[in-house]
Amino acid sequence: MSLIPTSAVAEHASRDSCWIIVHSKVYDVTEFLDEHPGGSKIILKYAGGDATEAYEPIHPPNAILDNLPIEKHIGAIDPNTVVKVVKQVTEADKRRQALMDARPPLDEILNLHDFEAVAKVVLPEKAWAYYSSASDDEITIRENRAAFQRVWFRPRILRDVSSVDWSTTILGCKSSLPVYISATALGKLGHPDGELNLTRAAAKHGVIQMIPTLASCSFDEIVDAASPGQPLFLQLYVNRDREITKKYVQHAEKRGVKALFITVDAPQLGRREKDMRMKSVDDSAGAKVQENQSGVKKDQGVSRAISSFIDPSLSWKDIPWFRSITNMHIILKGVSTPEDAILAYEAGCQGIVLSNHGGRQLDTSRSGLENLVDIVAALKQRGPWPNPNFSVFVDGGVRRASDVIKALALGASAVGIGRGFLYAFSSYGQEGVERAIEILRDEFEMNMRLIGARTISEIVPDMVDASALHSHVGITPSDNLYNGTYQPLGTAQFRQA
Ligand code: 173
Repeated sequence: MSLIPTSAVAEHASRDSCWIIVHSKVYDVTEFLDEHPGGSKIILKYAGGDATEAYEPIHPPNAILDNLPIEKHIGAIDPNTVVKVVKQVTEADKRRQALMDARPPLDEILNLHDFEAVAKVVLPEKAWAYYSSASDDEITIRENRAAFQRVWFRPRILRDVSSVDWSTTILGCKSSLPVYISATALGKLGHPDGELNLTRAAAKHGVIQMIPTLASCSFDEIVDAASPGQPLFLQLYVNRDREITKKYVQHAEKRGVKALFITVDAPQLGRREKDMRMKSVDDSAGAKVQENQSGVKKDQGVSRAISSFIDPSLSWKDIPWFRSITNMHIILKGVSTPEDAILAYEAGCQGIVLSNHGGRQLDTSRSGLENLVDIVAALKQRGPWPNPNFSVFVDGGVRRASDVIKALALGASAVGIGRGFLYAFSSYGQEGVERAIEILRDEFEMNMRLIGARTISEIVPDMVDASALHSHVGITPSDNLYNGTYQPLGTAQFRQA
């Protein structure tokens, strides 16, 4: 195959003929411009040039192969024509590097809030906006934290807690903690190794990772990075094209994934205004080629831009189809009511995650922890409890082992942590994730001793007072660490006068 000089690529720098370079390969994306889920504008910004840097964090490596017909793959760039541009170090880059150098040493990170505080400072603004944002007024994301503070402990004493064990089994897989790493998209926005930071740390510490459909690393890269026999779960966004979903699910099963967590709370992505505002600030900096009027709306933010493949027609009727294509455990992620919990149980699912998607979907929906109480009561009426064939998980706002213990006491099998681990690797890479796991371990040891539970099965409902959980008014001490890292929403910004 002949090599293409950069000058030839540069001749195709318009909407009428648009070539771009990604990872040293040249692509003709002219006809793809209007199909690009992120809109044509961002591609046109790199028309006739190299788009790798912008492409890398938000696309899995095989995205082009999967979406661009092979005849549009023009060839490889001639390396002799590539002018090695020493990447311009901007003032912002210098400032970020200085901040990275000044991070608190890892052994001074004492809790999961600390990672969030560091991430908030060192992450590129766009990444912080995308990760931290939640929908509408961000009431639910804060309620997720607050709900844990409405549950109080009733500790038991004098139980010989010289040895305590917080390991457990999650969906038949051994886990060193009653916690799994929940799926969060676009890991490379936070760290160049993206989700692999989680995979490697999980391998070392016997923790289970849920792989996101929209990871920055490809599914196979993540599975390849796992150690032999390391249990992995998969979070699934269901594609409008069911053949794509079927292939993906069956490939995952073949590669040893143990459970499929189908996201059911996102037929449309929530409006995350921090993310949306960041996008429009970005746009005002000006694209190289002006967008015509037919482009995708400019204010949609990163996640909405890449989520158009998700099928809003997904329904209960699809569950038997999932059962027919896989033998993996099927878990519905994003259940909020006893009505739907019972439907999931009757549909033959192996479990549910009581989740509001980290407050990123329907704002002012209740916390998973609060829903847990009603849902467990309903499930007890329907079948055996605890039910070895039906697990109930909770996520949202978990920062401490004490939060996890409260959920377990109220009937959860295990708890998911998404942002906590995401901020850990965004600020300190794999070591950060390892430190986060160690911190949780220390907190489990202390809290289990203090509550009087030697094993996970000894954490029982009588150990908590949840009588205030449904009460949304009340006076409790404020959560200073969380409130300190929480960034209040802002309103529309004036342009520079
Ligand atoms: O919460 C999210 O941001 C999310 O789930 C998502 C969905 C689609 C694309 C990117 C992220």
